[in-house]
Amino acid sequence: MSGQQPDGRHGSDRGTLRDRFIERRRFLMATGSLAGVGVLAGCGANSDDTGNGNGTGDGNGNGNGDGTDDGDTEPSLEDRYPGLRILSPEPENGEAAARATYADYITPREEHYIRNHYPTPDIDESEWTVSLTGLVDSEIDLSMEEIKHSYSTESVTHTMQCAGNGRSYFDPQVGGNQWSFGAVGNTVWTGTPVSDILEEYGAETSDGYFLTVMGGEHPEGEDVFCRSIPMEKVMDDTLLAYNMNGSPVSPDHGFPVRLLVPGWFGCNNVKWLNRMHVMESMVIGNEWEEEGAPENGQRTYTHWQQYSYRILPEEDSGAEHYEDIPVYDTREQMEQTDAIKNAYMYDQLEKSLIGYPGDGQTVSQSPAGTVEVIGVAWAGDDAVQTVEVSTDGGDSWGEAEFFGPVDGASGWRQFRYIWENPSSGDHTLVSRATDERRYTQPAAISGKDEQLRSIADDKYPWNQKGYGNNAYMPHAVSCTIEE
Ligand SMILES: Nc1nc2c(c(=O)[nH]1)N[C@H]1C(S)=C(S)[C@@H](COP(=O)(O)O)O[C@H]1N2
Ligand SMILES: [Mo]
Repeated sequence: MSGQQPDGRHGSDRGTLRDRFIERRRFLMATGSLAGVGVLAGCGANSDDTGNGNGTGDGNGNGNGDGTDDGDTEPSLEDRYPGLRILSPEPENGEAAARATYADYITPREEHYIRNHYPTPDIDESEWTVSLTGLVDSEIDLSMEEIKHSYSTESVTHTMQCAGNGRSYFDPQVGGNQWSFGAVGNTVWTGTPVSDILEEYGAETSDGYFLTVMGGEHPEGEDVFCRSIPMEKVMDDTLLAYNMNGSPVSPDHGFPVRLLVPGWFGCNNVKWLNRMHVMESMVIGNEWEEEGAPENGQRTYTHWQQYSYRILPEEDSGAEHYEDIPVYDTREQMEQTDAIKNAYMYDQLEKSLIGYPGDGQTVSQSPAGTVEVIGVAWAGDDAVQTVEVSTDGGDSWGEAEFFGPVDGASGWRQFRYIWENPSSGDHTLVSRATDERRYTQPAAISGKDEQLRSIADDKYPWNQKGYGNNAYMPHAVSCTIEE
């Protein structure tokens, strides 16, 4: 593969479709046609496919039962998602290639990141079931028919972000997919409230219990993608989602059904969901590890909950088991790490991204001598309260204004900042969000040797897995104002 440049453009031979796509978006941004709320009027109704001629997307014949599996070679991941910079074709991993994704409210599927631990499975919806077991009056296997038609239906706008987004900015570097800014997107998800199902089958739904959910795609011997979600959150707004932006969820995003945990990091939103188990505690301990796992190469159900998606400073490199942690708020865990050991990546932290101007872009002033800086900001479960923008690399700040749809706290807000009389030449733009609890993005990532356990002194803690980076300076945009 030819080298991928930081902004996600491929060097040479690949991705002409994607290049054209990105060019087109840059053009629309430059002419202002994508920047305003106008394009999104009535976003719920969603015709957000970008009309670049590959609207059917799913392509691998398992989506809508049209049986067109006629031996044609399947379009590559790059062709199916022209707005992504592909990190690995299998398992499928890719992030938004251009900053322009962060000027719009709804992220079209072509630009929504994909994060898979194992290859996307080929699933026949008519044979798929989701089981409910554990602390329930009666156990059940639900068909997709039942999930879709026997309960109420709800939609939620959710900013899905991988816990590893921004990992590539860690210094020293940490292992794993080197996400830059683009492993985040904002989409409308439709499905069945999990609370409906739990209530119908007499589940224990008191605060303090957990719903452990599992993905059905694990290859032989691999750890099951399994997460334990605190019952309070499950009962509040968690869905079994089968539609994304008004179309069936695509295979790569979890077809036929995934868990949707509004506002929480991507890892909690288990795709290809086939099992729900009501428990007194999180998934932990020997009963959830098959025969001596992991030493014997047997799969475990605990790996992705207890070993992965935790904040581990350098001193914890040998850490394995943790006691149950009775506080689920990621921000609080990361503020109080003397009392509470290592945060689980649950509720997202406050964060913002500039979408226009794009990184490395040359822009000109309006006739009135201004440039409109546009971006998005979100804070997980919490509403964003303010966004500030700096056009001098963080030395001075001005408040941005919000525009566009407000659709619950778990979807991002768009902001604009009118930059008056910018001088010609190069500039460093930064944005920082503050949420309704008054938490503000920290400026920088700490050094590895600082052993920082908490967000402190305007620093985000360097951690072994590179999770949760919401520091604003690493996400700065360099742009040039035309003479
Ligand atoms: N079954 C299963 N669910 C999964 C994953 C996975 O590998 N397997 N990846 C998780 C992670 S780490 C993220 S960030 C989100 C990504 O969702 P997306 O690919 O739809 O953007 O899915 C989550 N759900
Ligand atoms: Mo993730």
